[in-house]
Amino acid sequence: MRTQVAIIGSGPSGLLLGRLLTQAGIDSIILDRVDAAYILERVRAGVLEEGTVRMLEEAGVAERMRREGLPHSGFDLTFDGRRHRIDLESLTGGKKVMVYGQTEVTHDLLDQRARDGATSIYNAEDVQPHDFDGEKPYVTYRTDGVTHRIDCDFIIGCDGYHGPSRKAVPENAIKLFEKVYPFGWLGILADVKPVSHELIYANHPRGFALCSMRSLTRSRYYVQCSLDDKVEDWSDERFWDELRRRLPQEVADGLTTGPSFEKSIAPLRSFVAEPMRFGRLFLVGDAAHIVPPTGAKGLNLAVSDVHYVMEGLREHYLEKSEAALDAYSTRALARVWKAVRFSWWMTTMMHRFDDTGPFGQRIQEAELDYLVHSQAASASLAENYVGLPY
Ligand code: RFL
Ligand code: PHB
Repeated sequence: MRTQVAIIGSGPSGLLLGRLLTQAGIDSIILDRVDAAYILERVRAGVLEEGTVRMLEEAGVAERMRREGLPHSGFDLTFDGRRHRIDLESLTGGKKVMVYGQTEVTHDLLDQRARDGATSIYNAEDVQPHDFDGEKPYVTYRTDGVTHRIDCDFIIGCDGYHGPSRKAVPENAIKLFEKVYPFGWLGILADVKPVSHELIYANHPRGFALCSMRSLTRSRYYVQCSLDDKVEDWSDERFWDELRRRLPQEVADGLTTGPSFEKSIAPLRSFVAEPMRFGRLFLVGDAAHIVPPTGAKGLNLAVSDVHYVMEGLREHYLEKSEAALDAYSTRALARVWKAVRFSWWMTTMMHRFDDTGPFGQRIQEAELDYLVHSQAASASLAENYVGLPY
């Protein structure tokens, strides 16, 4: 088999890149270890930056998002029993975010790929990139015990943190930066009315909590938990009790509870691989970097990477110029590190760290008090939250 661009990974970044390539008349094959139904079962991101919304619009897959997504012009921070609104729209000169689940984005992209009639290969085992340091890279994979080979011009690794693309790079050619946080997030989905019409990020001495949503009738809530906790340790009742305790009284009193239909624990880490290009192999999204979810940046960063790599591929095929491909890693990493910095800062300010004790708690409260009362500090938070330009 031969294609122009082999994409490893059928998550949001692989699918969006595939769609943009189709629009530009460049052919691609997408390979994934699992099938589309499994990909749609993963519950992940909920907040889209304006840049992400713009990219989905350019890709022609924004129709349902425009109809069903919830534009938010602010969010709340709570701490020390108080509640403050960050007015994103007024602080950024009119920008908003869109609350629309990653599951839905992925759904829309999968439907579009089917309409485009472009090739995706699911349940592909042992996917491996080869010879990407030369002119003729190729990918091998196995299905039903048979090994197949795809020859291509470029391999794009959109295969997430655990995928084979980054691992195929020789150790001496890549530099890894990592910070693991000493806690996780326990998240639930429940078909109950959200406690507030906007998101609430809560700092509390018992730990962080987040009130988010997927629609006006579906809530997504998180509480900071121990890394030793198991999902089975957390009955719905225990979850709701703990969430209530971490919210200011007036918010807790308005919480509607009900049975959860999804419950999972995610560890938190910051991770960056440099560079993001190795000859004809390019890393995109979670394959190259991970951020803790506190700043809602992971999916949005994957989309800005897609923008940069697409610019490179478009120029290569349509203008016969290598300049944008050569600039990919530097341009992407400049934006990545700012989002890594922001996500680390939000995480540090909002979570309970056992080793800093009551002193650390007071420092966080002082920082939050400064943040919500200083126009300059609020504007900086808002500017980063809605997403830095690209
Ligand atoms: P994905 O989505 O992980 O997709 C990678 C794809 O590669 C496939 N793959 C393989 N394919 C072939 N062979 C192999 N050996 C393979 N190994 C893996 C996988 O099956 C998969 O289909 O990466 P991508 O496309 O880079 O997208 C990144 C985003 O998924 C991620 O950054 C976000 O979900 C992070 N995130 C959030 N991001 C936001 O922008 N806003 C948020 O509000 C937000 N909230 C979150 C989040 C992530 C969370 N978790 C669970 C990690 C909340 C949570 C709880
Ligand atoms: C979500 O709705 O899943 C969500 C929202 C905001 C975050 C992280 C996750 O910062």
